Amino acid sequence: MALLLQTFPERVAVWARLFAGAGERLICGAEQVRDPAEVRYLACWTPPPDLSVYPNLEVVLSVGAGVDQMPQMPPGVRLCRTLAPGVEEMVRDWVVMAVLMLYRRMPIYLAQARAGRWQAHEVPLARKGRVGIMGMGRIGQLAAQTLAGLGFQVAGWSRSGRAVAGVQMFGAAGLGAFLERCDLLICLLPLTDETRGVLNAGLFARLPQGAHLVHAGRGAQLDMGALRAALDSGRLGSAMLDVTDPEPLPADHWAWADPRLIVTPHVAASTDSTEGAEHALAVIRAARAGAPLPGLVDTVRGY
Ligand code: NDP
Ligand code: OXD
Repeated sequence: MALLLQTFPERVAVWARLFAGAGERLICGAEQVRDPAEVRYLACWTPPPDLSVYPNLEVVLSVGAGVDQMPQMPPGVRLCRTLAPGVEEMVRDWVVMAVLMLYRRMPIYLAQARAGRWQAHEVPLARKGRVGIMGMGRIGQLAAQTLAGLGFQVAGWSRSGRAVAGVQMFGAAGLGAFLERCDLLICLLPLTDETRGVLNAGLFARLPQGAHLVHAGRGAQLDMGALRAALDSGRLGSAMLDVTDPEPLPADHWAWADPRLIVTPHVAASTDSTEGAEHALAVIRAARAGAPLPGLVDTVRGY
């Protein structure tokens, strides 16, 4: 039984070496499949349209943390997201960079620099900054820890509102109270039916005037028209986005040229090939042993 990997050549080379070392069979690309019955595991970003060609398929693995790009799994096929500490650390780093850039007025200073203007603005203290993180999973918790270490007052919002050490937590029903205390709002939610469009005009209206938005979840969570209106009204002071809808963002989109916005092209993280392969091997071993699969997605919840 084999894992079929569909990804770019550099990642294939790393997985091939690690799978050979572990004595596991890896098929690199659908065109290399000689007997479809051999494919028990499939690792990819998006799978081929017809999974029924692999009659013994048991597990599909997303090579990223998100699974919103995946179709509904056929009956009996389980879905896992990658568990790679590097992804969490990379997104944490991007989020901390974005928080510091917005809190320390970099959009303003970058615009001034382009105009050759030397002008100081008030310098805010981190410990006076109230940060709020929507989505307190693996990435949210790591970002919270680091931002708290820098002195920010950190709150978190999640479906369950589960306690997180050092963080003021709010559950689903506490959204209003959470937003009221967010000078900087960070979105690290998975994209699901419930979170699609969550960053909208109604939500922005509940933030303190002049709050800042940091978004590294998924583009479809953000209403870009509402963002523009919130920036125009001063409800939002600035924003930094790593994810947009669509991706790539068209070259003539207003967001590229808006000095209050910084857009990066979905580069907060990229799964390290070694960590991704090690996770896939752990999934195979767990499946074979009948143990819980690491990174198993609850397909009803959607993450
Ligand atoms: P996790 O599954 O570990 O955490 C998800 C968090 O979101 C949980 O705290 C969960 O609540 C919360 N949540 C989910 N749905 C809701 C809801 N409807 N209302 C409130 N809270 C909700 O995910 P990760 O931290 O690993 O990743 C989060 C997302 O980050 C990914 O799905 C992906 O979209 C994005 N990402 C972006 C990257 C980039 O490069 N820009 C890279 C990697 C990930 P609870 O704790 O109660 O379950
Ligand atoms: C991911 C991503 O989900 O890169 O891993 O966005």
